[in-house]
Amino acid sequence: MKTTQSSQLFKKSQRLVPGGVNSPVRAFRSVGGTPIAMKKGKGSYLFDLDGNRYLDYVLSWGPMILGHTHPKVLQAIINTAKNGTSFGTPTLQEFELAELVTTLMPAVENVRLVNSGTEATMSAIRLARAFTKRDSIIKFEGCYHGHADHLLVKAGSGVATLGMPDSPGVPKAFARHTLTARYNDISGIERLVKKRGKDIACIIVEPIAGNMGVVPPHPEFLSTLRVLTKSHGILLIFDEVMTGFRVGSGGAQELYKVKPDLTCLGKVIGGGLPIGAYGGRRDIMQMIAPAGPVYQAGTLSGNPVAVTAGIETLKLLAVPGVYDGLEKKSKKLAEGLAEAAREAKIPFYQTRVGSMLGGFFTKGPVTDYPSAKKSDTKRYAKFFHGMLSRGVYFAPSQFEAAFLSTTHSSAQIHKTVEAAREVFRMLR
Ligand code: HOZ
Repeated sequence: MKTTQSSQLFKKSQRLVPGGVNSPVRAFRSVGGTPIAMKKGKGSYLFDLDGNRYLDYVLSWGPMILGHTHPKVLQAIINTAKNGTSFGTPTLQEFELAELVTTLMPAVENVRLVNSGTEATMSAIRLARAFTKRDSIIKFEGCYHGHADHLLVKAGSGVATLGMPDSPGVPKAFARHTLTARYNDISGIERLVKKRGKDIACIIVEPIAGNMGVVPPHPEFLSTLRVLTKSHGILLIFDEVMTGFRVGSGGAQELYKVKPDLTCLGKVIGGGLPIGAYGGRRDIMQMIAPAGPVYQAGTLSGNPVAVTAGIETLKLLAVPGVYDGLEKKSKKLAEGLAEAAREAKIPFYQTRVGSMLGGFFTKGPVTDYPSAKKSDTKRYAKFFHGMLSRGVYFAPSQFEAAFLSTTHSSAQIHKTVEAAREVFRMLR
């Protein structure tokens, strides 16, 4: 496969853009080689600058659940953009999206739109601190909640991918207020809350971890967090940037029947355009300015074009059978990959919730960050390149999720499994 144009572009970009990319994981650092520059997407396919076609399981890191350039989403974006792209005033669209979100996620009684998942988590934590009048927070090792200072502690995603220590530039005084616990470790979090509960404003968690690879919660983990937080006056924040409207119409909170105080959203809610949102209990959300004293603002927040893409996406996802279809296809892919690895006698631990998949090159089980890190990342790199050369694009990192869209067909999944069969054999 010739990727000359991507390579040339990457060489030039590195002179002007740090690392040649606008977000670290894209740089292929942990898998080696040169990032492929994409030119267009259609359905489940991406096309690069050299004209090569790839079956896409990255889906812009999650948002493109309806596939690329869905005709209805595209048309809605065009229609809205013709009337203007941003006014910095209230619009009809933002009310419509707020209605949709609060209906689909009943725990979200009030919602505020922002421009990214990072803004959502950062603002939700400020709010939790103001509401509880406490400074410290708890997050889980390997969970990633965007790149705000106090959240870059034992973080997943790019930080895990590049094997970085906690980021320089974060004052110790900020990081001191971030306590960490092990994902899925119920007695560990119980001990920590017992000891420090009075100082803790919130526990923030990815209800299905997706930034250390995909690690589903143990059945009791989320409900224990709910009970613990309630009894200690701590707010429970679900970071559903990845899982919201992805694992089901009501997100992970509906799936596991646990109601958080605050929810952070991003990715799917923007239908491929930049949006984030945070919301939750009305009494807490009413502390946000101008209703209350907690300041948070944004020039492009709730801009009609991104909001329209979100509305159209959520409407299309509400068509009966959509999530069932995603579930069936994702199951088929997960089972196919696991079987192909078994045949080749490659240790491979498959995880999946709905259309979010993880595959670790270890016997497993993978239940937390230390066990995720046992994965043979060199083997993952070989798997990644083997698949890429066969026209299948998985994330260029062991510690990111694979996603399916409604446009992935059974035939494409079959081809993916056949390609994986060849690649696993090569890895022996
Ligand atoms: N943080 C994103 C995935 N978890 C990666 C974003 C990107 O590199 O585009």
